Amino acid sequence: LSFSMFLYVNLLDSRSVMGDLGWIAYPKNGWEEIGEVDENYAPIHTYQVCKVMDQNQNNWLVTSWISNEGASRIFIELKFTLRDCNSLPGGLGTCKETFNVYYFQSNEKDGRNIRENQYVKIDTIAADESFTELDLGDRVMKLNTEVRDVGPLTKKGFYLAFQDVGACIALVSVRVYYKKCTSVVRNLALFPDTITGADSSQLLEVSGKCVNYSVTDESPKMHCSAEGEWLVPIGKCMCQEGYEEKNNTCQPCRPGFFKSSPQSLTCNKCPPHSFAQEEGSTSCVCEEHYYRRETDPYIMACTRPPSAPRNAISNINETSVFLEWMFPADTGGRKDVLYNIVCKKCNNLSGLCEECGIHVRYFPQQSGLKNTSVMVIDLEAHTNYTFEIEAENGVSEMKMGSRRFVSVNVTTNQAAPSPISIVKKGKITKNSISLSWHEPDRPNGIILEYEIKYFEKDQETSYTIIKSKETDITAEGLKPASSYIFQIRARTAAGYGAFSRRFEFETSPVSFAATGDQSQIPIIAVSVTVGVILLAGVVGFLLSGRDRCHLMVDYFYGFNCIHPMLMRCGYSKAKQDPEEEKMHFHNGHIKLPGIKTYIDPHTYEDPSQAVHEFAKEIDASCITIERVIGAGEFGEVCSGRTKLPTKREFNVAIKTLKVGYTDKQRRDFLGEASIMGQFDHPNIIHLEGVVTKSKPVMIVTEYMENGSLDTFLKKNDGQFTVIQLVGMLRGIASGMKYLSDMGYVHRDLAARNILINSNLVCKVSDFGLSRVLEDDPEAAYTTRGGKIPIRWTAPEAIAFRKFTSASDVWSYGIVMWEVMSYGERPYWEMTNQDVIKAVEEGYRLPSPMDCPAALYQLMLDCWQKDRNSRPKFEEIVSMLDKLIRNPSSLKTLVNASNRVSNLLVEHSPSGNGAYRSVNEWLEGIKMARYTDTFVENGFSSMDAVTQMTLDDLRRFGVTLAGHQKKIMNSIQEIRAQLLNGMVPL
Ligand code: ACK
Repeated sequence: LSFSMFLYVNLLDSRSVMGDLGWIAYPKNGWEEIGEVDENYAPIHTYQVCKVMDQNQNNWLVTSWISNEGASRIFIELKFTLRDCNSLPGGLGTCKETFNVYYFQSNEKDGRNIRENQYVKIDTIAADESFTELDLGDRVMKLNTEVRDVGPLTKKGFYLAFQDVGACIALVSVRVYYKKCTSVVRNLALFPDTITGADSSQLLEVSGKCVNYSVTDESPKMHCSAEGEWLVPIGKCMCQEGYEEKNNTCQPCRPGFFKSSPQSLTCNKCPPHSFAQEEGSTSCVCEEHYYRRETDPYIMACTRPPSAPRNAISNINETSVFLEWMFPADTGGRKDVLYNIVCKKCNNLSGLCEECGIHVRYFPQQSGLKNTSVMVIDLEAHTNYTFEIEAENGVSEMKMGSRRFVSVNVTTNQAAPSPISIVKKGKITKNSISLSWHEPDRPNGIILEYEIKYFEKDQETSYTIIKSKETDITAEGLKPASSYIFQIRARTAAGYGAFSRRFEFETSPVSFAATGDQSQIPIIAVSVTVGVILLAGVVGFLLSGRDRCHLMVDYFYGFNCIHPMLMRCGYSKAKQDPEEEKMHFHNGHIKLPGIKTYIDPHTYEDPSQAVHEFAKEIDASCITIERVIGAGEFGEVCSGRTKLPTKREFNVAIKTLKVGYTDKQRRDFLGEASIMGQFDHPNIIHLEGVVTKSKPVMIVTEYMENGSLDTFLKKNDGQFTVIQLVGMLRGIASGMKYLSDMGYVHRDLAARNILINSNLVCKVSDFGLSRVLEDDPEAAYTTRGGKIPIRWTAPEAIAFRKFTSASDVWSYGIVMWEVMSYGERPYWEMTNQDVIKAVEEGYRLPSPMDCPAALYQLMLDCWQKDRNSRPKFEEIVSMLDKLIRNPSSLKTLVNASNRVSNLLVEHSPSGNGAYRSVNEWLEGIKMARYTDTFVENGFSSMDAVTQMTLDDLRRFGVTLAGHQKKIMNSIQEIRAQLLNGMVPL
């Protein structure tokens, strides 16, 4: 790119000098000035010399001093005529056809006195055209023009000298000039006049200055060439906000137009519902009642809140209501219309309404609904409700009182039965109490059965439940002369009603006991036996047909918790009487010999009883606190040493309860010990004991040298082998398997709640009651009031508090991700709300960097939406064991192109690839001959196939290397597709 904006600046032009040029010729008879006039009769200075006949000519003509005006390269243009020697008869021997040009630099005008040999020769000048006598006769002047340049000049000025050595010359004009790149505006930057460089190939870099009302990030540049041309422009200025470019200047936007950023080229017309009265506007102002959100682009029309939704209808199903409506007639010009539901419960008589409260649930949610329907459940039966469905959009909050809604009135119908209010006592013996009762006032449906709960007064933690279809029962096997509390509730298709109030009855004293009641003893004995036999797998035949025999399934609950799979078939299989059945509970759980079940310390009325049941009391004098290592919810966490009577001294961690605690704090604090004390597993933090008899109250656990796992991994980023990381994960999974086998749901499984010791053994820690989540800084309040560590929690646990071992598996998947990414924060800096939304929409965390594909697949399995499809901890442990035994299976990494960093991966929950069956897949890759082999070896589904390793292939006889390669490559491809979310559901 070049711009011919150059300029000659004359330092001397002999033609334009009106008076004496002041040049000196020597010898005197050499060059002589001839006064002539040009065609306009203006005088011109011409110097001539023509000593062609004489030998040894050396005629000099020296100019006056010429200032170079700062230029370091100057140009000399000579116009002259020269006589052709051939046309000079007799002068041939001495006649010349050239002359020489010299220069001499000096700061002052003293050069005239210097010697000839101090002049520097510029060039010998020859004529392109010489002329003859004949030409003269014709008055044709053959004028030659020659240009020479000189540089670099180092002084302020110079003299020129013309040496004639015997030619016939007329020097018609001498012009001396330099070149400069003239001031120019390019890309809205002004570049000043710039004298070219000294060197003929030099480019001078020149910075431009932005013209008025323009700006730039980086100042623009151009280059001035030796020829005085501007070359290679770099960068540009842009008209600032409110200004646009016109003819190399920035002009303000006209009224009614705006420009909000320097980057836009021209001013834009104000969008609808906005105006700009001033010129030079950077944005337009919204008309009255119209608004612009901060995030709305200025080019977008101003908008207003929407009108109310239309045509709302309800569909009532017992105590649930499905509401549907149409979008508002006027969306206010926006697409971001959302709906909120306001629920009001109204009194039939007074007509007064109140807020529905937090127990009512909304699906998918109560506020911010994108779709035009919602399901509302858990309403009260036979109650009038008013639902206000309001529409809002991005600018609703900018206008007070702008929310418009449509109302729907509904009355719920069937509900659970109302509580039983009348209970009468019947026959009472020393071992039994008979009762009868009335149907509830409002059965709200057909009563399917009654549930009678009773317990000895003040012994509520050990109660019995009887189920009956009749409205009377006899509670047997009671202690003589003892008070018993009874509560009854009814069940219909709508579920259980509330328990009745407590009714208290007392058995007879022994003195007037009917001896016939001894008959109960064998029943109890049999019952206990049955309980045990049941557990041994012989179910419910012993007592079949016995009328109203009350089976004591003392051990049932314990059994259920140990084997969740059997839970559903639990007591119904044990039922010996279709009309009535009975279970006995101790703190909700009964221990079976040899099988351990977690017991919730809440079931103890007195928690200090629980803590002493599960934790050893340590004498404070056995503990030496050494230093504080952290802060817990209840007080400091310290490290120290313990010397117990039977053991040698060892390191411990000590959690203390700060002074000034409340009773509840003490209970909650020791609650953790009551839970931890029930566990005994190498991957669960081990409780040494508690100090409760002196202050401060302490919980003493084994010491884990490397502290919490997340901090440890962050500190040692990239330091471990994959096998080491998988070893950590294996430990955590094993601890979690133990907890889930015990029926304990952790609810707050996260790397920060795993501790790691000096051998890199990971142990699950942080057990608590309700406070588990209260003291986790990650836990956030959900719309339903609970506090939940959103990023780690399964969607069903967030949505409706369905915390199970399957939701712990989800959290385990997140822990896997944390471990494989060395303590990266799951979902980075996304907000909790965005995390919930993304997960709900099927997005999942992408694979951590350098993560083995098998591990990432396991994470995705843990994050299956359907909790029943997630692997069990037992399966996770065995899968990790398999990977550890076969480290080559960890070599296949999720490759970089499949890792979508900083983007969540859309997850295909079916997880079976694009092929519907193994056969279809093998046919597709022309390997159908192996279909039977695959199926026989347990790889009958595409899900299973994605887990297959080369070793598996070898094991079941695919020995040809080509076939192995073909199959493994295809599996690899399917995995990659799955990871990329490319496979349709
Ligand atoms: O990451 P950390 O060093 O590991 O900081 C926390 C701090 O106490 C507050 O919980 C550390 N901590 C807790 N229990 C133990 C333990 N049993 N052994 C070692 N450090 C522990 C935890």
